Amino acid sequence: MSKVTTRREGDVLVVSLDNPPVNAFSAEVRQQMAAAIEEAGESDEIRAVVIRAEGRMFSGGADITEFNSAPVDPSLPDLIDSIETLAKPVVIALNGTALGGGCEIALGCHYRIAVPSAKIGLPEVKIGILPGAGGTQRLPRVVGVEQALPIIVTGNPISAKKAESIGLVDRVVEPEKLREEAIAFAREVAERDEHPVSSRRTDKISDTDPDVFDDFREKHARRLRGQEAPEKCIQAVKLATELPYEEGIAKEREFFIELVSGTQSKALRHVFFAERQAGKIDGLAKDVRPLPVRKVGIIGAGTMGGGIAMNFLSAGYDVTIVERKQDALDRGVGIIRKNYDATARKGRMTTEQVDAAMGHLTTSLDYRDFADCDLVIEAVFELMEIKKEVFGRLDEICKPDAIMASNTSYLDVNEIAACTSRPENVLGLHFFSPANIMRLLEVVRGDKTSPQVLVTAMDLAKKIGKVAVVSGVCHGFIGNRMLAVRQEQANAMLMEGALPDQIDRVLLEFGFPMGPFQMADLAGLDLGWKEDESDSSTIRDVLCERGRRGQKTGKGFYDYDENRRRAPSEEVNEVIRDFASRSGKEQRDISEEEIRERLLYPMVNEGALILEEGIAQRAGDIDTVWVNGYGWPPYTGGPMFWADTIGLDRILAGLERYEGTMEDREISTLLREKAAKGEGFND
Ligand code: T1G
Repeated sequence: MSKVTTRREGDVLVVSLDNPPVNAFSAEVRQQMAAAIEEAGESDEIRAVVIRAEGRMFSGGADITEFNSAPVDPSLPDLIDSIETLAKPVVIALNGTALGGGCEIALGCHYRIAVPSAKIGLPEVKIGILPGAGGTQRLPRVVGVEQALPIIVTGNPISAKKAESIGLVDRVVEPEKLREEAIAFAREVAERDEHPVSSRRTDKISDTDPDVFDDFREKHARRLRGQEAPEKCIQAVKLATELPYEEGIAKEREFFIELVSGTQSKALRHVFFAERQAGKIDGLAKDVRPLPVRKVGIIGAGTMGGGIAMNFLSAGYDVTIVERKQDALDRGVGIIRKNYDATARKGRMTTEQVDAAMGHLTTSLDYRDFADCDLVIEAVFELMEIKKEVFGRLDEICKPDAIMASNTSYLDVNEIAACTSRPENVLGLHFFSPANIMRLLEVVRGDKTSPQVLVTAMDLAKKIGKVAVVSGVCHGFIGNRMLAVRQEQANAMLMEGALPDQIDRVLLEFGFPMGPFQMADLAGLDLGWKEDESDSSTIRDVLCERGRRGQKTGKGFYDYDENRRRAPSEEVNEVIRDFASRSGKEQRDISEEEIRERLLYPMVNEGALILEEGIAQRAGDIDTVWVNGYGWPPYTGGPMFWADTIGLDRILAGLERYEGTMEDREISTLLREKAAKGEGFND
């Protein structure tokens, strides 16, 4: 079946792209489209061309899966040049999203029209490269540097309306009229003598403010920290204002080849495909269909309950929140409203959308209001006996095919399910705080969870915009189990002489947004701490007893000024030294390399144990959990991909070197075997 077809509409040639699922510009598509452009060029009857696409979007860009294979002609830059240099006007009709190479094709066309829902962008930087088919040279020439820089360097798409306002799109037309309007527009412009050629334009770049590039670097420094591609993007756009097009495009190509063969791009492409793979459940019959879910119940209007509810409200589900006391309910609903208002103030939602979401919310003090819910999620206190009591009541109230889910972050979902008469309808849905923001959702599959309940949960996750990863039942599932191992090492190194900010700095330099002790101060050192039971038996005890309970008390492992800026605390270092000497621990200088290896290598080892036990389906799932839930820097690919890049033999050697510090944790057999064979987890 051809992926590109042509049809003559009088003197207009309509070229249609149809390459599901995302109309990627694979080699076959490029060859067929080049032939279509040639056909238009050779025909005297044809006076103009329309390029359009079938399906829900125009194109997701170049075919990323081809990056690792030998290039096939024509390249995308060559195809775009053939469109741009055609002696007849080419109008592109964007039926939906046009990203990467799809946007660059549009920039090579002489005229662009789009439907209102179209999103247009150059997200290449998100996979560690830069637009490699003229985007860095043509976009600034069409919209100016001020508009082009954020599109290219952040990789975030813009709306059709915005694109029209900055001159990237000539017209916005209703979807049902797109094809005919494009043909009419093509006929109209065919009358013109001249047509705008993006690569020839200089009107938008001739008086570029030379400081715009440094200003942009400064403004975005924090977010772009550690990444190679954004800087190359800025340099390429700058060259567009300094060099003739031919020289600029040659530099773009040079940067592209350098980045695409680099580790960061390989890591980010791994993350891209691993996130999509995570949504697939191995070994499940293809015909298992999700159950219908219209109404969702949430137990608990606290931070987690409220955040979880917002996901479903924003996606248009009816939500019933149940609390024990009216004031807790009012407080919870108040926070939901406040969060929505804040989102609207940032322009990420309209007030109409906020009102619509809040309109789906019902509150109650009575569990019986869950009787007609398709799904009930409990977000109550993290204690097994409370969980069991809640699920016992749900079992009595919920309708036969209702799904009962626990938002537990650690506890045994099988034990929770066992206290119902229908464990096949029970699973864990582990959201991450703030639940309305964090993309990750660990879907915890109990031993008796039915395939249909699992498929329903994965389908729902996609509908509420989450990246779902299936985890088996173990303490802390995938993410928290590995986090516990890292924290163990962090605490151990404190006793051996490393200081909190020294340990945190190692992870910050590695690319994490914060280190373990900053995280502890943010969450609160008194989380799960009971003052009346405190006996100074841990460093945390002593700090809490001294009122150092974290950022909220202005001091924890760090001291905080009024702007919440942190500073190391000599009092804390003294507590640690005192603790170490009282427990007979010899203190010594610990190198940054040892700190990094002892924080990260045991995590990789725990990941390997998680794979061995079948808790995670694949290494990419573990990477997806850590990148989307725990701030692991995506440009290193996640813990398992990162381990592959530095070599499992080196990880193993490090683990053996530090074996004495890993308490009773065993080194994974899978890791040993793969290291011996020179293999990786993601091979
Ligand atoms: N190449 C190959 N496969 C792709 C793809 C692409 N560009 N985009 C998506 N897929 C696959 C994806 O893996 C999944 O496969 C299926 O399509 C559906 O995707 C020269 C070099 C377009 C917004 O970075 O952001 O152009 O799991 O589940 O949620 O400058 O996909 O079903 O087997 O994500 O509706 C730049 C990447 C390329 C955009 C659709 N483009 N794609 O989201 O579906 S580089 C991008 C996306 C480039 C030029 C350079 C999203 C989407 P499977 P999906 P979705």
